[in-house]
Amino acid sequence: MRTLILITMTALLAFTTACDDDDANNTSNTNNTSNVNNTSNVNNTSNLGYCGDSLVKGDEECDDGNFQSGDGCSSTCTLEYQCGDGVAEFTEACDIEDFRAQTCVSRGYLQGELYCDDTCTLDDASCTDDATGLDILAWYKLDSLSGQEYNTATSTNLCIPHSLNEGAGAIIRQYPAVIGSGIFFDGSFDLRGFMDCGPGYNGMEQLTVEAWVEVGTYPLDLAMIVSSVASYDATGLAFYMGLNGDFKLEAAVGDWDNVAVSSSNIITREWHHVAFTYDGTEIRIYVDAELDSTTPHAVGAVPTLDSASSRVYVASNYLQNMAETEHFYTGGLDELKIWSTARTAEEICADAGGLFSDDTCHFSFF
Ligand SMILES: [Ca+2]
Ligand SMILES: [Ca+2]
Ligand SMILES: [Ca+2]
Repeated sequence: MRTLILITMTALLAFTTACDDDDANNTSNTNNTSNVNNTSNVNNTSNLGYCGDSLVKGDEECDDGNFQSGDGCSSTCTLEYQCGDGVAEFTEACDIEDFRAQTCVSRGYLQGELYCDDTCTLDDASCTDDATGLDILAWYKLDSLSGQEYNTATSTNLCIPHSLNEGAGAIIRQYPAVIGSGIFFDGSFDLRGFMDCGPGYNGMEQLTVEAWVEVGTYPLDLAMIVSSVASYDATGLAFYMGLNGDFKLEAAVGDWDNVAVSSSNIITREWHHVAFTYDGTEIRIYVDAELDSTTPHAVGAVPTLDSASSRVYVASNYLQNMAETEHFYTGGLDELKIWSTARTAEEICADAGGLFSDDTCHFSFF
């Protein structure tokens, strides 16, 4: 009897299909031999399909087309998660205050607060690039090669890509990074790329410099991530953050030779957040938004540079007409920020797009 009903239904379905006057779809019926496999459906007791056929029918809450549990939709087609329980799981972008470690910053904004609506969808309408209330001097998103970049101090302080040997090839290129795009700098011989980002930042009482880096290769001596310089004279350095030949992060304020060095290595070909703060008495280095090392460095305010010659360079400390040309950075850079205050570990975590809890910075990216 059950077989008879099925045959009748199959016939009805075939009739319905045959009556389809949508010519576009009719081509799919030329291979009706596929219907011989319908014998696998002999267990169907109704036209509601079966759990696992990818169609949500009858009292099924879901159907993800498989027979597994633990993937959000159980083997009996019941949902294994619930919007509103405070835990963001499976297809939920968020759930109440669980944002899966996403923040406005991780989504490419400067600041603001994320919200989660009652369908467990993120609402970033309150995120903003407005720097009001922040002591940020510069924010280089590095999302594009043209018209770099965003700068809260002056809208004219844009970065211009250069190579040491102009015309030597593609030396700076946009590529996927941690937050939106980043820029890959090829610092190898004959392909040395860098950006000139306008007049140098200098003279502030405190300082924070931070960036995401994906180190390509280490230099023999020193590779600059960012520098604010005027000359190689004793009075020619405001600050720099770079990498040395021992696989460490290096930071200097006002003194080319008296530098702070990280205790941990910065692993190549992985994204890591690197930062240093200076409060007038010591340099603190942070790796992945956690304190790495503290170095006494009581030189007072960041030196004031000659305004006519000072520059901010990204991926170099390129000083024209200087003999020194070995300080080019090779690798990816993203979200470079410069502040006029010494940020805390928690703030640096937030600046990097992370969420700080249990003394640890949690990232949605990894
Ligand atoms: Ca499943
Ligand atoms: Ca949930
Ligand atoms: Ca970016």
